[in-house]
Amino acid sequence: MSNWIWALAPVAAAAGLAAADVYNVTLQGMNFVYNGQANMNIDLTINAGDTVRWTWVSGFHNVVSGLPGDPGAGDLFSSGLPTGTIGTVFEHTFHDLGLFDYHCQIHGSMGMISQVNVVPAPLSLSLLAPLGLLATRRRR
Ligand SMILES: [Cu+2]
Repeated sequence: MSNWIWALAPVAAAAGLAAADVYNVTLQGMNFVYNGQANMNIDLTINAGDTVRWTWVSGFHNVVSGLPGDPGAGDLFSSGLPTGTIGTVFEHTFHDLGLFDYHCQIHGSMGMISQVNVVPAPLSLSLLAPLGLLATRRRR
């Protein structure tokens, strides 16, 4: 067995983890909630290409990019008019790096504001595929 195969195994495993993920944030009461944290206390760091999915659990809300009163609010994403329909789902896939604020237009002034921190994705499978071919050929 070629040493190449063993050398690539951990890399291939890491690439598997790099598949796009979905992060679930709920809207409940007057809060965005993720992982037991609320609003500005949420620590949500994702990779470029990952998706955040907001789900309405209780209350009357929407999800709008930017801060309340920001003239550019909603330019990146917006779930539309506020709704109280439980089970409503809104998703946004983040492609650019950076720190992205978002808020609820009903409760933003009461602190219903949070952020998503987008960092670069690890090496993708497509980048590693040629390496795999190389390793296969060298085995002979
Ligand atoms: Cu709200």
